[in-house]
Amino acid sequence: MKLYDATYSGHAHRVRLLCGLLKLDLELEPVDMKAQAHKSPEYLALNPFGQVPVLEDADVVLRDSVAIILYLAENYDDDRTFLPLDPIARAHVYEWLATSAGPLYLGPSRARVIKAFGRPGDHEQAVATSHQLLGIMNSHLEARSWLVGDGPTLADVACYSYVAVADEGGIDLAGYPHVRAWLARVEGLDGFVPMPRLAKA
Ligand SMILES: N[C@@H](CCC(=O)N[C@@H](CS)C(=O)NCC(=O)O)C(=O)O
Repeated sequence: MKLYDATYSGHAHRVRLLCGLLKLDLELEPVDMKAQAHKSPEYLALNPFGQVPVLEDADVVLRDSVAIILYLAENYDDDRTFLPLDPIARAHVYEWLATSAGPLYLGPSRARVIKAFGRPGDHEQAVATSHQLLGIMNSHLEARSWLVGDGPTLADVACYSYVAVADEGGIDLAGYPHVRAWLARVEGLDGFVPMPRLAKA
């Protein structure tokens, strides 16, 4: 299995993290985003949106981190730990997958890309979206160890990466103790793969 990857992409990290937890071999194919390799004709043939990550598994080519982790859980997680078979639990996992592509993307992910990568955008708005999300996650995790059920699922995998490096976007996690405890819980899982931190300027 090959992942078109970028070290500091939280979207790509989700896939690396799940592969670590599932003990799956993953060949990493670095995409040189500084050189705009993700906009080359060859890469656009894999993902017309010109975004990282893309997964190649034999003749299956998949774009979008959420689609990729769903595919991996459905095909390679024999115990169905990460995508529960129970339809209600699974629906709650989908809630957090949608959150990862909604407020998490518009909040911590966008705040970081604006602040640390100098991309255009409204940093203040992204910070406000982040604090709304983190408040909701903190309350949700007050009486729970994991976002859904009593063990890690794709919900935790999808939401971990950008929350773990939220400070790089100027977001302080100090006021969210239950979120910090949850991050530590994810970090303690067998097969955990760290989200690389940006070098301090
Ligand atoms: N919905 C996509 C978003 C992926 C995404 O935004 N990737 C960023 C890197 S973290 C990217 O490739 N940005 C380049 C661009 O959008 O031109 C996913 O979940 O994979």
